[in-house]
Amino acid sequence: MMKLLTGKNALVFGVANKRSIAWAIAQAWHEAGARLAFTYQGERVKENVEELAATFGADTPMYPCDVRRDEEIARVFSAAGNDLGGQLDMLLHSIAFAPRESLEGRFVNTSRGAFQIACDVSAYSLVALARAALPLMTGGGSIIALSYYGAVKVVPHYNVMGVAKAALEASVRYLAYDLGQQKIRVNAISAGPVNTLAARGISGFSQMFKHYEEHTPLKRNLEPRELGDAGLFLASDMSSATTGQVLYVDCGYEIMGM
Ligand code: NAD
Ligand code: 0WE
Repeated sequence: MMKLLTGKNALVFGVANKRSIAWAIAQAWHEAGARLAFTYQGERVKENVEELAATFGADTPMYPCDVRRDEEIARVFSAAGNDLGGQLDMLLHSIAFAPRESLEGRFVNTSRGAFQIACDVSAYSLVALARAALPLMTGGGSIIALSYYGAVKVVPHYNVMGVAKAALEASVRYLAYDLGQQKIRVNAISAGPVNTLAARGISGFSQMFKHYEEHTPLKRNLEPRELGDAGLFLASDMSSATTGQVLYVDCGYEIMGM
């Protein structure tokens, strides 16, 4: 039987360890028959990613990439072009960062520098990666970013990350319009809280988990596997008429008014 992503090539940004949302989606893509390549942020996570990527085969391509650096982005796509036979079908953007102090204090105290870093790493990078991917997405493609409800409503302490996610979601829409002519679809998955490295640093995270369990229609939190399934839907031809959307994978939290 033909799998959903047989013959498709993917480049995954944002695996830091086995709990990363990017890893959950990468596994779903791998199981669906895709060929994967990974980037990692720096030496700190290199070993983790090497170990995880090797479970898909010792020859799984891996490239270092700090998305704040244009020359690193250029290098990744030139290497990926060679390693993947010149064709890219899927791009996963699962990256966010804001300086810690900006997620702790009052939003009004956000510094110019923290605002710039949050928007550069968490939102502009999607535009930069999409542009670099274009020459390789010759047969159309699917670009997917990870967002969070703090883009749309106030979540205390999410602060400047909420502003950056609002910019990310708007960028998804503008890219979807712009790249539609090349049959490239661009969507976001807005995930409910998941216990990852990026979340564990946040004070009050376990209370937030409990809050979701009590208040979502499904009365539970999500499994990383469920983000993999949503990522598979958006990557595959099952979603061929869907672009520019934000798909909530949050056990229904977003529909609630109280
Ligand atoms: P994670 O820490 O596993 O992943 C975040 C990734 O961002 C890491 O791999 C890190 O290396 C990368 N990154 C940060 N700065 C970078 C830079 N300058 N260059 C390259 N990479 C950089 O955490 P996660 O929860 O899997 O986060 C992935 C995405 O999911 C983020 O966009 C996050 O906002 C989003 N998200 C997370 C949750 C949650 O509750 N965990 C909920 C909704 C959305
Ligand atoms: O997007 C995120 C978190 C992203 C993130 C996490 C960190 C922690 C370490 C960005 N930058 C940093 N900087 C660090 O120094 N999420 C969706 C998870 C998250 O973070 C929150 C949340 C949720 C949910 C922060 C406050 C309130 C809720």
